[in-house]
Amino acid sequence: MTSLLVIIVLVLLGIAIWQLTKIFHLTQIGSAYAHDKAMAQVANDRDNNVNGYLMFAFVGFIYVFTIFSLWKWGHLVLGTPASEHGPEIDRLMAISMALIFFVQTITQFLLHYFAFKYRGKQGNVAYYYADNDKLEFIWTIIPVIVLAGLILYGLYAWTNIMFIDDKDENAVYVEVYAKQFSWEVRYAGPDGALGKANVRYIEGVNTMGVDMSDPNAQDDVTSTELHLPKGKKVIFKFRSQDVLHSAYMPHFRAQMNVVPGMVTEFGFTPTLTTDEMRQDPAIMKKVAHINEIRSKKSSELVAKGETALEPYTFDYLLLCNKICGQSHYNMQMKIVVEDEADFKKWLGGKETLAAAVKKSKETPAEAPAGEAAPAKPADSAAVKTDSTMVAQVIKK
Ligand SMILES: [Cu+2]
Repeated sequence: MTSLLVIIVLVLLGIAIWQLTKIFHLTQIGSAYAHDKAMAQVANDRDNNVNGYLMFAFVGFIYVFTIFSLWKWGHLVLGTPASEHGPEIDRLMAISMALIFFVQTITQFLLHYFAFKYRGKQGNVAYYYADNDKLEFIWTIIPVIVLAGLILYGLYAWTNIMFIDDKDENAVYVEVYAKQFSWEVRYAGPDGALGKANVRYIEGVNTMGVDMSDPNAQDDVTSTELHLPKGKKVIFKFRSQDVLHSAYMPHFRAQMNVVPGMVTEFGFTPTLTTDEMRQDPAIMKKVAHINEIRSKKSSELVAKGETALEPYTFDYLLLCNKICGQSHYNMQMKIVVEDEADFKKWLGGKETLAAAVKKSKETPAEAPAGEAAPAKPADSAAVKTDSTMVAQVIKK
């Protein structure tokens, strides 16, 4: 990779030097030798014709390549949305893309056609044309109206999607915690309120730094797999332990930056369970294709005496979408969407964080007595930015 970059840099450097010497020759027009040389470089009618037709060829290439791309890679788009607001985002995207496609097809054609029509001719002098108010008005007002409509529609969709009712008692509250290079989640438990947390409380099994003295934290449940109930509003609170991450759930058309020192939020309602999504024709096709590649690879591996690859099954994923360090590419977590009853059963079967912390403290090897209580933050001013815990710390 590095050698390829070095070669590219050397080639570009060569082109730059070549261009510089050409400019130098053109500036030496005074001498007879340089004059002849410079005149040979001035385009004649044949050159102008070639360039004019090349313009046509280029616009043709753009059209053909666009159609080819749609045919070849069109299936790589996100597919069926699995959240309530998903179709709204897809519609906005489709309208924007259709408009861009329509405008670019016409403007690219006009641009290249005029470059051909008004190509240079020897002895031709450019026609001086000052301005045309009517034309300028038309090509200003049309984009203004179209863009204003698009922006207003976008803002309307955005405020609808981003509206979060923090008092919603029917919603499931989940904290998504990012760190280099993994995710953890915390459920609010039956009280529907997440306990406060701060990086200074991280200790042993309390890997998310939950303040165990907060009454709201007593029923909180942590997990390394994100389970969501179908048809229920889920409100996410995002926190980061170290650097900037971005929680990306492409199937649900959801993405939110995860910023150290603050809590960001997003909410959506899943509409398709994992099992239902596995029955989606596009997903089934994709999975079949992946398994075809895998089985080929497996037979190669078996021939070499190695173990075969397991067949792939579809799962929703939470991915990190901010380059956050060396293993960023592998920072992901499985998402399981299930019916509410199954979700409740799963959550109910999990041990609360409070119980896990208590258990770990009873084992003397892990946490010697006296060191169990998390240290009080020395500088509470520095903690103020972390809104999940401020009140609790300052009160102490
Ligand atoms: Cu990350």
